[in-house]
Amino acid sequence: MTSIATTIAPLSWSELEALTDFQTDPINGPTNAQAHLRLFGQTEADVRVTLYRDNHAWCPYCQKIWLWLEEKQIPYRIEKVTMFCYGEKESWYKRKVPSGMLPAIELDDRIITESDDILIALEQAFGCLKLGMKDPQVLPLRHLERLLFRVWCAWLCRPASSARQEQGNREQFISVVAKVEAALSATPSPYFLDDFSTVDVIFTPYVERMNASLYYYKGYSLRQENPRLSDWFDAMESRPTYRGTQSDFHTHVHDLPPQMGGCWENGEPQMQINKARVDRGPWEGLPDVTYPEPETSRREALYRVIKHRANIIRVNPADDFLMDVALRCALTHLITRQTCPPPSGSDVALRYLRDRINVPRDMSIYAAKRLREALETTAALVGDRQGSPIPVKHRRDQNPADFARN
Ligand SMILES: N[C@@H](CCC(=O)N[C@@H](CS)C(=O)NCC(=O)O)C(=O)O
Repeated sequence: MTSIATTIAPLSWSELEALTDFQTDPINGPTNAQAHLRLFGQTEADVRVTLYRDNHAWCPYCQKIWLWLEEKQIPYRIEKVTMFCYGEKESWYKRKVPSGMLPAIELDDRIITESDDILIALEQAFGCLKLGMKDPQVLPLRHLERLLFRVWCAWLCRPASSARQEQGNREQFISVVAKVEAALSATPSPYFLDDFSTVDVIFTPYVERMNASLYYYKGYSLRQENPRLSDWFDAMESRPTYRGTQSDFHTHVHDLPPQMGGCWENGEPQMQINKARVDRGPWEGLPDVTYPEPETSRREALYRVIKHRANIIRVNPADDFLMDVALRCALTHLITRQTCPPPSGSDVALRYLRDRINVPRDMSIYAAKRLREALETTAALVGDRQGSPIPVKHRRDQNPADFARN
């Protein structure tokens, strides 16, 4: 028996719009990367803090402050600033913080920089997140986090001169991970202390980036190979605050090289498999997230793309008309799950976008997985050409200035 594949013509923008009712409240709803103001049910008159953070919601030190404010439910404003490798730093920010470094906060008209100093100032103003930064239980764990950071950099960000050195760097990293496993085992809770605390906030940004980068560049799964860390990730993912700041493997592995001065692949078979999976899918089931997928993920992706469609089409290297049709095909497939063949020659354009979805800046982790999958499946109907390579020395292909215009 022959089966006839059913295909569908691309829906119009207004037809697509009618298929998503995704709406959230950025100000009082769950943690999200799009908000410029967070009130947690309080009023604007209660706001004492402005957080200056990067446009991409990528900076790890900013994530630390962001999570802390969200966990403590402190009302705050958010001002987004361009990081050097994405574009030009805003002059208003350089007048406030001449180094241009992020994060910074303004607390009752006082500018504070350096994420640890920021947390200490916030603790003085609003109280600790369980324990304070200088508590004798917290200090050794802060040192352990910095040690883990250093051995991660030594393995990932410097080219090994021999297989022996590569192995040595790996063993050094794993020996510090064993200390982290021991620290997590010291209490019955999945967190570092008896309950969630500032220590978990401090570990989160880089452990998330280690999980992504070592999977992709070294074929090593931090989350899957270490039971206590695995439990810790699961516990973190039970928190809406963490879910709102959480990124995916694809975003991290391509944002890290310009920030870290390079990330070095070890070329091993497992690494090659992992790399292909992160870059080309399937994205479902990667160990970057394990909580159950919300039933809104496809509608969220559709809503976010529709909202920014004019800029998405304009920055795409392909002809605007071609990309408009191809994008509607991918979105039609995303939401109806039916096959929607795009115009010939649009494979490159669709994969260009597939490679530039940024989590959590653009959408949540599951919405991004669904969108990457829809773009890839639709592109594969007309060809196997990849989009232009993602730069490794800068990310000006993601310059926020291109998205500020309408
Ligand atoms: N020690 C600082 C480090 C902050 C830092 O390195 N920030 C980076 C971003 S992750 C930065 O602002 N770089 C300037 C830029 O990229 O524009 C802290 O803890 O706050």
